[in-house]
Amino acid sequence: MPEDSKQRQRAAHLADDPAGGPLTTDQGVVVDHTDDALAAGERGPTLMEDFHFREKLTRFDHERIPERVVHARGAGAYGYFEPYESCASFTRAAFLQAPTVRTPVFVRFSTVQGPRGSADTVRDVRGFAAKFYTSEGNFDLVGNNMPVFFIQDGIKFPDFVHALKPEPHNEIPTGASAHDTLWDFVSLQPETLHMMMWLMSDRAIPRSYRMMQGFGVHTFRFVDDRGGGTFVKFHWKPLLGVHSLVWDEAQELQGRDPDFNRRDLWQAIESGAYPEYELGVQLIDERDEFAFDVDLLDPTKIVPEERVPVRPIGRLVLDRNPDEFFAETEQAAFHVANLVPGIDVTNDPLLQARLFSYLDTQLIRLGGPNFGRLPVNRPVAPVRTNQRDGYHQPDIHTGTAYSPNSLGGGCPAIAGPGDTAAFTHRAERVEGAKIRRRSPSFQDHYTQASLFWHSMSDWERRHIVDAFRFELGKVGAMSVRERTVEELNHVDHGLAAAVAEGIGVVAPEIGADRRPDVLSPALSLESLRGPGSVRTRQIAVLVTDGVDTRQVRDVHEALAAEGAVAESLAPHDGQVDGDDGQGHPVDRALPTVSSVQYDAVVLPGGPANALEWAADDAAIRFVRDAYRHGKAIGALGSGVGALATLEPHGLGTAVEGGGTVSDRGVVTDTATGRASGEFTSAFLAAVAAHRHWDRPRLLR
Ligand code: HDE
Repeated sequence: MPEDSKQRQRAAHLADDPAGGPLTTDQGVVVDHTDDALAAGERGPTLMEDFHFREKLTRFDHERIPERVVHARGAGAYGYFEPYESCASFTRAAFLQAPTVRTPVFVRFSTVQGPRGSADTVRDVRGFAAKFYTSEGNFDLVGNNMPVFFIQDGIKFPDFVHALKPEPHNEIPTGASAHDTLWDFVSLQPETLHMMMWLMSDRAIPRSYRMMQGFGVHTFRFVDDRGGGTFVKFHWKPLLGVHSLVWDEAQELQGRDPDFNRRDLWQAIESGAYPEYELGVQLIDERDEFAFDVDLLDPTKIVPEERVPVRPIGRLVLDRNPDEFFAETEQAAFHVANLVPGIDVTNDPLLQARLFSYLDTQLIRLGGPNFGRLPVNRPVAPVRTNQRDGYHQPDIHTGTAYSPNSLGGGCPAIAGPGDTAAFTHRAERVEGAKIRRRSPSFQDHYTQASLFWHSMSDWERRHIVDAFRFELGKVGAMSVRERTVEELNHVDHGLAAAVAEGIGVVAPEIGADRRPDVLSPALSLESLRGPGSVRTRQIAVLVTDGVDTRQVRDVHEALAAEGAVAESLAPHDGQVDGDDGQGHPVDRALPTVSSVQYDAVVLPGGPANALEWAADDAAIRFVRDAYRHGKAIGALGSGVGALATLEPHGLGTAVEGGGTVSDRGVVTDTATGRASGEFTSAFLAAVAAHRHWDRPRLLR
């Protein structure tokens, strides 16, 4: 990985931890004993005089800083951004002028509700915050994996977050939205409904940070070198396609591997499978500001991609894990007001509030105004300010600290009028009375919620109904359940009735029919599967003594060739003896893992393998879970017989004497010996399809 300007700058900050030298105090004094405190005798009291002991404990006592009030749980990575072509026709931002410009980036992904130590796979919005270290200063695109937000005006944010967070009397629930106060707020604040549809969809449980979209949410403004403006909405699209977990799986993962998404990001980068996203923009001419049936300043609305296509303008590659979580990921300070010339804000009232909140939050969280000097936050562009002092000032400034000055040689000089390097706020004309009132153009809260609902595929709609039932089923107050169902009735009667039935609420009368004439297929996960690749997918291969070694090898090779990661799982660690007498290494012992940590499973054949598996409860559970969660299952030779112990599933019915059968993601081949090309390509296709939703239920 080539060193970029950010990495070179960062290298200068890597702590000079002594390699081989003796332990010292903070003052550099060598310490010869750190296991026993200085005491008055072997059984006597500890002495104040022990400065090493006091320093060690004091430093420990002060290790914690406040976690982020929202988005506390996260994972970060460095990388770079490259435009595909010059964007000069609509923005003068230097980092978007030519494909030859490579800009270093730091990205932090996060959940919103839970604390720093909460599980990754909760039902929640995911943050997607990117800091571009451009030659003109830092540009932060602080977005989410959903294109709309819960509220329209930032003044409601504390109310919304108080309702969403664990309830104040008992601090329950952690990392979950299924509780009374959130739904109370939602049922009384219909502007939340569109976002709640997204939150109840599978978008809220991404399979991986590498497989989710990102959105700037608000309408921003590009400004070109003549001062001309264009409205812009930012979109990130993952190259691996957009994929989600299923709710049952997400819940089990919260216990099996609470770090599931964080680990996945880390491992992908460590293995060289660098996550990649395309940055796209929806561009809207300023003259078309009122050409839409939604207000572009309303953050609870989208502009459908079918109406304004997303134009790809560049790619982001994440190719480096941080060296220290606290120093980098935890201390990363994003701010929507970190703008560069060529990118400006609009009057979206939510965005306007954010312009205040992010700096304010960093001041308390990072303990003073010098957080911008922390390595992860430092721009690579030169910084020359008259700001001085404050807690933890790391720099030694010389010269004057005011403008204008003559004694400091007039430095730093002020950019003159027309200096193209300077940020100039777009001279938008504004006028109006000082009022507290929501614009009438913000009032329709149901049409787009309905558009979302009707644009989903059948299985997505099923999952949404299940999610509403789950969440509202955990709400104690019947009045809140009822009011929410009433609200859903404005979105779609079928949805409201299906939810009502599951939560013991009387279905409401048929409401307004809002089914839109034009749907937005781009909203459905069906349209976002990506290139159909198996790259980086985790495949379990179940092996025991007597397994057909050639089949195992064939499967491993076929998967590796396509960039998937196959792991052999056995009842114990170490190795198993293959049918050819050769030892086959075991990657993980089955008791330490579960099906929810894998994307697919293969049951190879072999004299003993199938029989052993058929008798092994953990293996049966593994395959059954993979089946229930819609994952690809492959079985070879006598492995097909082991699969049959899950009958009656009626899928992948074996053909005597060989031949590959592929049915709704269950791929079988009873032939013994090598895995055929037909089998491996059918299995790869089944994995690439991600999930198979139309299987009959298992009866046991
Ligand atoms: Fe944030 N948000 N937010 N937010 N937000 C924070 O800043 C806030 C909003 C988002 O990885 C905080 O440094 C207000 C929308 C992300 O470090 C805080 C409002 C979107 C992150 C804050 C919003 C976001 C934050 C908490 C309504 C998507 C994590 C810690 C006016 C476009 C960044 C911090 C990271 C973090 C305030 C609404 C995304 C308190 C007041 C809309 C991804 O400043």
